[in-house]
Amino acid sequence: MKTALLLIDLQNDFCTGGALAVKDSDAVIKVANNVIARCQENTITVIATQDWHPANHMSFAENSGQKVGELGELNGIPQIWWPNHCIQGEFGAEFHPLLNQSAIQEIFRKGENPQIDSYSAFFDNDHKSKTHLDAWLTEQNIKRLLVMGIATDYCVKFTVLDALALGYETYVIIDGCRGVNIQKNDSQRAVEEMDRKGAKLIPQNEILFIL
Ligand code: VGL
Ligand code: ZN
Repeated sequence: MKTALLLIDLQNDFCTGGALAVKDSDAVIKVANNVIARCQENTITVIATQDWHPANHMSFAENSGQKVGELGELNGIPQIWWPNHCIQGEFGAEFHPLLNQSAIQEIFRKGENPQIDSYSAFFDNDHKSKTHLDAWLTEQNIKRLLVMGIATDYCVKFTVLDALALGYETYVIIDGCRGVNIQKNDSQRAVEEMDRKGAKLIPQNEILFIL
């Protein structure tokens, strides 16, 4: 079965020193580079997402006149207000400098519509508009995904749940994910939900068994 490694949002703003940094992001980049090397040895496709917001994105607390980290509503959809992050063309939106970017065969950007947030790599948060990821994977005959990256409790979780719903056999490389954890157990709960909905959780040192 054809497989792809899907790297979620390994961008400066989600890493140490960034606007929306998760803890221990350096470990995520290391895992990514390791897993990328294993994928290259086994001719597994490597693709990546980028959170890619215009400066006027309404998920930014500043643009909506709200407080960072609080829960509100944007155009009728629950919305956590974020600090400005991953602004198109800025340093914070670039991939982490230590990531082996040369391995990435295709990039999928999300969050470009200022009126709606987009955690999943497949759909906007209202599930109405779709990125070209699903069509691209279908075109490549890819039916299995290995997912890892940032943030466990947002983009990783919603990407994995959509992948499962779309029928992909979906693995989560568990030590390659880190979360925001507005509530301290958010990432743990996200992992439990992905598990419950059918994702297969594996540590990086076991991926060779499935490649
Ligand atoms: C993300 C919050 C806001 C993510 C993106 O990549 O998980 N989280 N935008
Ligand atoms: Zn974002």
